[in-house]
Formats: sequence, structure tokens, C-alpha cells
Amino acid sequence: MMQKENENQRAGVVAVVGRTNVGKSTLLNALLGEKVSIVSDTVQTTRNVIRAILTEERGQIVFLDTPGVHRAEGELGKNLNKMARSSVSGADAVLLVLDASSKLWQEDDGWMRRLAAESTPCLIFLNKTDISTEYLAACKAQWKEVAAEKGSALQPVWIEGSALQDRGLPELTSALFTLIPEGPLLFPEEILTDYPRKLNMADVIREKYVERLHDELPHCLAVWVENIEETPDAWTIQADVYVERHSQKGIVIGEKGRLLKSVQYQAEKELTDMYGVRVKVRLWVKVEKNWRKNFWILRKLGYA
Ligand SMILES: Nc1nc2c(ncn2[C@@H]2O[C@H](COP(=O)(O)OP(=O)(O)OP(=O)(O)O)[C@@H](O)[C@H]2O)c(=O)[nH]1
Ligand SMILES: [Mg+2]
Repeated sequence: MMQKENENQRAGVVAVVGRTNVGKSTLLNALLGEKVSIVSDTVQTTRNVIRAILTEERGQIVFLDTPGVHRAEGELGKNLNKMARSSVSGADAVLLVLDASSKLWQEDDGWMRRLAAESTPCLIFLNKTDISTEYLAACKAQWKEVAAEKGSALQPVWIEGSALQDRGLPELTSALFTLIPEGPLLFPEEILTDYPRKLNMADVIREKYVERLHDELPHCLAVWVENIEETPDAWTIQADVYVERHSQKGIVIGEKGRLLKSVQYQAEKELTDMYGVRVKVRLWVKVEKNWRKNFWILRKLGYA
């Protein structure tokens, strides 16, 4: 009996793409029922390709959560776009996420064109229907236009729902399983992500900052976990917070160190929950002029 089940198993890689802020990371966290990728209402929150692995009796889907494509500004922006675009080649299927509650952006159209030019099976998830479905028809009409223009025979599967309110997700998973090939599991079944622990910790800390900072600052900020000291009853994480200018250092530390302390506290809380061990976070704020243009720093942070 067991043998038979394995024979019908499917396994494949699904690249999750779409412009920034449509809810790709939220969707993945909801599909896995665990937080594997940080989320915020600031553009370009995700900066690395994060693999999130869903294993069921039906098989395994290895999702690649990609940085949302946005008007590329500087080296960091360009690298993020390249990362997102290259994740599509090599994937067994592509999941394009659109925001049904908002007008289409140029980047949404850009993704449609890119997918219509290829033959990779594709599913389009119309997200945020809890807010409104005002632009649902416009999304479908736009695809028709693009497909006609490109002479594409690709027939995407369309699914509507809400990542935030868990709507349309079982349908989404089932549809994805039909798009990927039959085959053995790609990762051991107990693995949820192969995203390195240090990068995940740095992302959680960065998320706490992004939630508390405004304007351009979230984009000027990077976090690097320098060291993790593990003792039987606690982990102490030493992390550097990079900013680009001296004036930003003060903001990131806050009056009497208040902002820094609050970020430390919130990150400790979340990481303690996540890893099931008491986590202490120690942050050092460093000024690194133009780190977003510095190849070596981008590489160290995994953004290049
Ligand atoms: N109302 C509503 N909000 C959502 C839904 N999905 C995501 N959001 C919100 O949209 C914002 C962006 O979500 P993310 O998951 O970070 O978006 P993303 O596509 O991963 O963005 P990047 O990483 O920048 O590419 C967050 O504030 C989410 O809470 C949804 O279904 N409904
Ligand atoms: Mg994201």
C-alpha cells in the first residue's frame, strides 16, 4: 500500500513571483502554517530567495519566495530583480501573485509578459480579495491581451483568495500539485526551509526595524548576524545593524536607546518562540557608507 502511494507522489519547485507588496511571503507563511519569510507593508521586504518546503502525502512542493520586482534603484534593487527573474528558469511551475484589490502596476504587466514568453506551467493567484475584488476582471483581461500579443498558448490556472484570511489556499495547493511532475521527494520530509539560520535571524530583526521605521530608512538598513553563542539554556545572538549615514545611526538607536531596546525585545520574543530556546539579542549599529553599492557587503548579506 505504502509502495503505491510513493509511486503517485509528485515533487517539484514552484517559483513564487510578483511585484512587491502583493503578499507573496504572507501567502507562503499561510500555506506552510509557519513563518518562514518576513512580511511588511514596505516595498521589497524580501531580499533573498527563500526556499519553503511543503511536504504532504501527495508529495512535496519546494517554494521559492522571491523579492518582489520593483523599479530597480541601485545595486541592491538590481540584484533583487535579477534574483527574482532567474528563479523562474529551472522551476517546474510558476505561481504569479497579483493583488485583486489594486490597480495593475507596470511590474504586474512585466511578469505576465515574462511568463507568456515561456512555457512553464503557471498559476495566477488573485490575492487580497478580502479587501476587494475590484480589479479581478482587469487582471484577467490584461493576461488575455498579453497572451494574444505574445502568441502564447499558456493557459494559467486562476485562483482567487486571501493569504491573510486563509481563503482559496487548499485549492491553490491542490492545483499546484497537478502542475508539478511525478517523482520522489526533493528534501527530507521534516525540513521546512533550508534558509540558513543566521539569515533568518537577521531577517526577523530587520522586520522589527522595518515595522518601526518610515520613509527611506528601511531600505538603508541591513542586519548581519555576526555570532550565535549557544549555551544549554540560552542562545545569545550578536548582530550588526548597518545604516548608510551617521544621521541614521541616531534614529535607529532612538532616544535613550529606546528604539534599539524595543527591537531587541520584540526580536527576542519571536526568535524564542521560533526556535524553542531562550534567545537574547545584542545589536550593534554601524555606519557603512553606501553599503547598497558595495559588492562585498551585498555578497556577505546574500543579496548578490
Ligand atoms: N488584506 C490583506 N492583506 C494582505 C494579504 N496578503 C498580504 N497582505 C499584506 O500585504 C503586505 C505585503 O505582504 P508581503 O507578504 O510582505 O508581500 P510580498 O509580496 O512578499 O512583498 P516583497 O517581499 O516586498 O516582494 C503586508 O502588510 C501583508 O500583511 C491579504 O490576503 N489580504
Ligand atoms: Mg516578501
